[in-house]
Amino acid sequence: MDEATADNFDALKLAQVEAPELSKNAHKKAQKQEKLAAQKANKSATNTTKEAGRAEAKKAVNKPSKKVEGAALIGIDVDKSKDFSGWYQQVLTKGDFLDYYDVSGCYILKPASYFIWEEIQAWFNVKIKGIGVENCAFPLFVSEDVLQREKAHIEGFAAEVAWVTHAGNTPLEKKIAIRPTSETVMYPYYAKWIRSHRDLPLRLNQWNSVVRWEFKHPQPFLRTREFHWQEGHTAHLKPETAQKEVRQILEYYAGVYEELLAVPVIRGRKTEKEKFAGADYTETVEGFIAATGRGIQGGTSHHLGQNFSKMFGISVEDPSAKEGEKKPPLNVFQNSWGLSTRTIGVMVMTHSDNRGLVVPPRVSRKQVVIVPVGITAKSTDEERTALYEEVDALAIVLRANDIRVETDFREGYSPGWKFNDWEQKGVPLRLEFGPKDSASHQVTTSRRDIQGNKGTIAITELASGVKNLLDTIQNDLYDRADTEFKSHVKHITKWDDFVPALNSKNVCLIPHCLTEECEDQIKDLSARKEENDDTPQDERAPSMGAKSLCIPFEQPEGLEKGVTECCNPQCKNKAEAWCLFGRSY
Ligand code: 87F
Repeated sequence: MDEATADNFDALKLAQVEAPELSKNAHKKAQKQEKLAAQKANKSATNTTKEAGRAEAKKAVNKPSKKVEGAALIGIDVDKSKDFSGWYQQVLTKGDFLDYYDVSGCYILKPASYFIWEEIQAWFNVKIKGIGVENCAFPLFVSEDVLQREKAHIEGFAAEVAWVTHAGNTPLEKKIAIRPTSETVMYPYYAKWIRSHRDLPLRLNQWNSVVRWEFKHPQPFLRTREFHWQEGHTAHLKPETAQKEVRQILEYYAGVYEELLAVPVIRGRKTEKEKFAGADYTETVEGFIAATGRGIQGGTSHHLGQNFSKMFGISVEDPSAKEGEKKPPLNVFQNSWGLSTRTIGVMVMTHSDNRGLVVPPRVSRKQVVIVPVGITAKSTDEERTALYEEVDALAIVLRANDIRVETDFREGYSPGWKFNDWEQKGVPLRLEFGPKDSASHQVTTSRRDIQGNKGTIAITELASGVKNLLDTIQNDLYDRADTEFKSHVKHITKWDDFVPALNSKNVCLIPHCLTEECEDQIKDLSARKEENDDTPQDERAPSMGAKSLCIPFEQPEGLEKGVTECCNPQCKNKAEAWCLFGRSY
């Protein structure tokens, strides 16, 4: 008997033993009462959460003064530069990426945004499998004992752990945690499975979702209570091979942003204050949201050293021991690394505009939409059918060349309405095809990423022309974002320039001593504090204090270690490195 069947069998036995204690009628009555109570509880929970969900969605919407002038009724009617969070919410919902849910902080990823996640998965899977990582699935639940066993690890995060306490109305004997990350779930099994150095390296990855019950203001994709990610956990015999992998994974993360999402990132190391507490060191890719001037952590790759292997007893016999020689066991060297659907939020914030989503061609579910045009009330059925057949033929050619294409034959909508609709959804390239195009053996092109830029492609060169144009769009999106990011990284050496630079939506590279106390001071000094201001800090975006984002691997010239002063005027230390600071998500 397998385990599941055995469990069912036990449950059945239990029910048989327990049932006779109640008369048939009493049993029925109890069941009915239980059902009613459950319905009632459910209803009130749904009502509260529904209101919360609605309130959350509403909060960000339409403040009249911030509307886009002349916006079409169906379109985005909030200006990206005036009400960023209202704009973000509308772009996502009207662009069909996401819907709100009646549990606050949870969202539905609709097919168009989930497609992007699948593209990231496909690309990243090829990379990690290429270096010997294998995918697997561990359970969603963690027993209290196991979670608490490594108190040091959970400390500081404990308030965010969500617990299952009941099955129906029956309290569980021991509450069970929902994984906020899988160290405590996986590492006891690493200890069990790794017996000899021949079992190393062990490299496992999970594509899963985790739950962190945050109380800070939620934001779709950026900060959600459940989020989808991959978490990689590897174990090595030698620190060098582990450390090489940390950097390799970081490069893959940069690749996801730069190659797929057309979003530039800065690669670097976290300071001691900002690293994952369980790690020897943390490497990171940092992005930038130009509209708000805030930095955003894009993905982190940690070298855990022997910290967890000591806690969990993950060790092997020393392979250098001679026969019969007794050497103490070696604790393995570990890494962990994670990248989440936050990637999609950063992409949307970077490229999208007041007309809606702008999706880079490489990850867009629909890369090209063909809209038939020039059919009027005067056109005959034959003319319409002939044009539609030509449009179908164009689509067949593109599909045969692996281009994701959609034809829009919807009746009752004008071409102009359809143009807006596809623009809102972010389709990178629109092809218009009418009787005039047909006569001149061409299609008319319109790029989503730049307005008022129509061109033509000869039908004889359709596939190559479209491919080239999609590549150009992808590259131009990256280049524009890169120019924008670079122009907002300010090299600052005088403290007096620091806060004004932050206030002008920049992030700042400063000479820094890299001590925690100094970082705390900088955060304090750069926060614009108003007396009696009760607003949560992250909703007072421009007044929030600056944190260190990373110590970029690429260090500018002009800093002499141990000679140059730390930029913080209250700090007596000398600078260790240029460190990137900014207000951040
Ligand atoms: C929240 C609750 C409980 C972050 C938490 O970065 C525990 C944690 O351990 C927690 N929030 N973390 C750190 C996660 C570290 C690490 N885990 C694997 C990663 C990448 C993937």
